[in-house]
Amino acid sequence: MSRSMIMAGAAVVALTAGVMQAAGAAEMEMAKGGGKAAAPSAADRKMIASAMQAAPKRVAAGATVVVMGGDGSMRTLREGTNGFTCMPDNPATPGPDPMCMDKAAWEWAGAWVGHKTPPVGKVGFMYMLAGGTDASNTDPYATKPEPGNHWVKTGAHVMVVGADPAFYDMYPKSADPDTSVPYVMWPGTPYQHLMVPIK
Ligand SMILES: [Cu+2]
Repeated sequence: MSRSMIMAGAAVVALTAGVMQAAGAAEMEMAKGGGKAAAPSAADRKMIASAMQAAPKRVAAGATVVVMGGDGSMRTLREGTNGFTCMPDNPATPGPDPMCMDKAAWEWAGAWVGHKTPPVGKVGFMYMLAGGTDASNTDPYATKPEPGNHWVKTGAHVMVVGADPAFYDMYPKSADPDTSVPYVMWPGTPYQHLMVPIK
């Protein structure tokens, strides 16, 4: 997981609205401009490229790419077709942390940020092939590294979220984990998930 997901809850709520706005904007574009949607700006292309770093090429190529505004609002940079949603690196965090997740992981992330119980029986999967940094391995809502807060940095990894507790019981649940082997992040909370380094 990554600190950049902190704002994703609002984003999930805003997703539908964002998509609708995007559709509306496209229609307006068509109405006034004779049918051609505006090409993404250079800044948007950069964010799309960043988001695509998170997953293998063909997964990233088919994914929807969204970006969060500072106020938690969400903007769709590109519509996808394969059920994955990717987000670019959050420039406010120290390291690169783009991510790509399936639909179940997207719902899980929304529950986390919304302080809600994640949906039962929906195991989700995320890619973070560019790595990530987290303010705490024990507090799902920590926003910055603090003394005793168990800040962790993890290289290229994938994540399994929403699995049965028995699944996580197979792995280390240390507050200060060795991030070069699989470990549980936020153990014992409703948002515990498996971090799996791949290098
Ligand atoms: Cu992660």
